[in-house]
Amino acid sequence: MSKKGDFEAVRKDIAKLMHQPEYDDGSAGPVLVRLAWHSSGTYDAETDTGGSNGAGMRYEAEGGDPANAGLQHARVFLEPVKEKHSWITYADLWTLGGIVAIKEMGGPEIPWKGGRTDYVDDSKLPPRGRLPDGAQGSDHLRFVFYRMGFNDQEIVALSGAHNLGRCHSDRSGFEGAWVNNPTRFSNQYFRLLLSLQWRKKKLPNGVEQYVNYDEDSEAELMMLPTDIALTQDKSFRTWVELYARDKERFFEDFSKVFSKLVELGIVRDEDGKVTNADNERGGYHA
Ligand code: CCH
Repeated sequence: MSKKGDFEAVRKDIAKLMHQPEYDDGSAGPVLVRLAWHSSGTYDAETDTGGSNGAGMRYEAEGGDPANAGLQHARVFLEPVKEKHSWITYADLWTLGGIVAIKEMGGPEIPWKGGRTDYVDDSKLPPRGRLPDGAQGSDHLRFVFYRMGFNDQEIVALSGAHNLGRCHSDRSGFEGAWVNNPTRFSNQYFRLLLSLQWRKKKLPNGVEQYVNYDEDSEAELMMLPTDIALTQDKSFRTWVELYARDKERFFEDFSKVFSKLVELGIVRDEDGKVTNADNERGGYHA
């Protein structure tokens, strides 16, 4: 048990669980990043509902959303950290998990502050269906991400997280990794989007994705229809091209936008203290 508010101690313990030789590509990192994103990405700016406050994925309504299939692995990885540092809220732990994982996998430092609450405010619960569907195109991406308050540049920067991890046919129906080294954060995803020829492939389960054989490794790489849409839409493509040639710029922009993602729906005063987390009823203020 660490001192209440000692996020450094929590960060260290999250970093220690990254190496998971029996799991996927040997790392807990990618699925932790996806947990941070899905816990935040339900936000709707207009109604101020959804977002990471409340850690709603602990309950069936949100946790059982088919879009969140597989994220129980990430929550299980983090459970020993919660047991050891019981003062931390799940809402903070799940967002911090993604931030630490990105850094551990060679990605940028991302500003993060604690103070989210685990108190579930029924009036803020997001309905299912707010997370993006990989089978769709650019209109859908704009509909989903504009709702959270992101612009085209931010949508493309965020999509760069697909440098990490893989699709699992038993979770999303899609199958495979986007890049050859899916546990190393880089701008490879953008480079491959532009440099390889992607062809449509129908999987045995009927799901359509794009594939290409990478000749160096002879591995089949994949892209979702939404990934390919980023190269077909003029406004998105400008940013794909920039991030493919400028890794520093991608890291800088990714850091800013991921930080914004995990802050959706969190209100702070000038000292950084969260003002819309109900401390009395299960929350903890940093
Ligand atoms: Fe994603 N993502 N994502 N994604 N995603 C999947 C996996 C990961 C979409 C669909 C999918 C973001 C945006 C989108 C990660 C991070 C981010 C999968 C496979 C699908 C499908 C799930 C499975 O089968 O396990 C769509 C559509 C969008 C639209 O933009 C954003 C934004 C982020 C983070 C910033 C990561 C990481 C993974 C890998 C997870 C793993 O388990 O390896």
